[in-house]
Amino acid sequence: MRLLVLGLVLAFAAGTAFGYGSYVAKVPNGDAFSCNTCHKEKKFYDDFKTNGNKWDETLAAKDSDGDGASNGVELQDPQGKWRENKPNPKIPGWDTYNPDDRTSIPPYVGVAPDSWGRVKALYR
Ligand SMILES: [Ca+2]
Repeated sequence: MRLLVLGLVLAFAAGTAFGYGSYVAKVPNGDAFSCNTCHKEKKFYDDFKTNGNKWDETLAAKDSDGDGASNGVELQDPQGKWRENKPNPKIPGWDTYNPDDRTSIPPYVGVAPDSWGRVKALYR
């Protein structure tokens, strides 16, 4: 009986680790919200799956959770240029928001990263 319980625990742990590692690492800053990056509302999960389980320009341009910010803006890769096994993108002054949570909304919705200079210039 002990062996059976130990086997089940190990199988569960291995399955959890595999699921976590294989998908969280496939999106930029996926570790910020871990499993909830896809499984909070499952909208980003659906779009990710439809997109062939890959991060690219198409998935970055979508707004899976419908909060007004594209997935790319929320995950700090607006153009969808990041690729697996590369360092997470970090836009200075920006934070990572959850593309699968409509209550996780960046304050800079609609502002392209390259437009900050133009916005700042208005206040000089
Ligand atoms: Ca969001």
